[in-house]
Amino acid sequence: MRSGALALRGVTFFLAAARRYRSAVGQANNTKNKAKGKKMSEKDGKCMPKVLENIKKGYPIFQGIDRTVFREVLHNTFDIVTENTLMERIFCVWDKQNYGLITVENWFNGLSLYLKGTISKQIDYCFAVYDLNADGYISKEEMFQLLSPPQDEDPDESVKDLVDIVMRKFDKDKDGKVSLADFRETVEEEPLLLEAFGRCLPSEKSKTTFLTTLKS
Ligand SMILES: [Ca+2]
Ligand SMILES: [Ca+2]
Repeated sequence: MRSGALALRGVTFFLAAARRYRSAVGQANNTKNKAKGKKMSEKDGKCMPKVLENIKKGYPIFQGIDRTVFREVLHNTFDIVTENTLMERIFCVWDKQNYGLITVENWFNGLSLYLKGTISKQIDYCFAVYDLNADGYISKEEMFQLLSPPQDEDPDESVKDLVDIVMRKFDKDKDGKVSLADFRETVEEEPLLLEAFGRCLPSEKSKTTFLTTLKS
């Protein structure tokens, strides 16, 4: 199949996901309006301020995939099962313009990285996901958060030891934090460390299955 046809099937998949989102929003609003017997007020809309904010800015927000559907797609299609902090970061990295929704353009960029991204692009992506506050470094605190088991607010000694070991491994210039250059150098030496701080790329098996589905 030519890449144009493949891209078209990719759009179909995207639109199906976006439709599920629109119909979910529609149903929620209908239920709410019926219950109150009046039009949706400004106050009702406060349950989704980001969406409202984007409507006001005139963004084409309804052509998109929201967090819930995105998580579902990542789980079901790409075998990415991860905890909330990491899932939220993955969403933010895909949602470059911070619309609060994955637009068709975001979808293509993300999909192209997932299915045929170079190692260099994958390094940029994983680093962006792990840099939780997007300040350009993975700090020791961020490592604690990424490497601690969920709900463990006070990392025990074993996590602290692990963070020390991992920091020594990645921090090439010894300034106490991991820059993109540190991260790149380490992963180029040992590619298995690409997802050292959590799953954020699809499994090989899921990539093959997804491509087969698109082509069928
Ligand atoms: Ca950071
Ligand atoms: Ca460093």
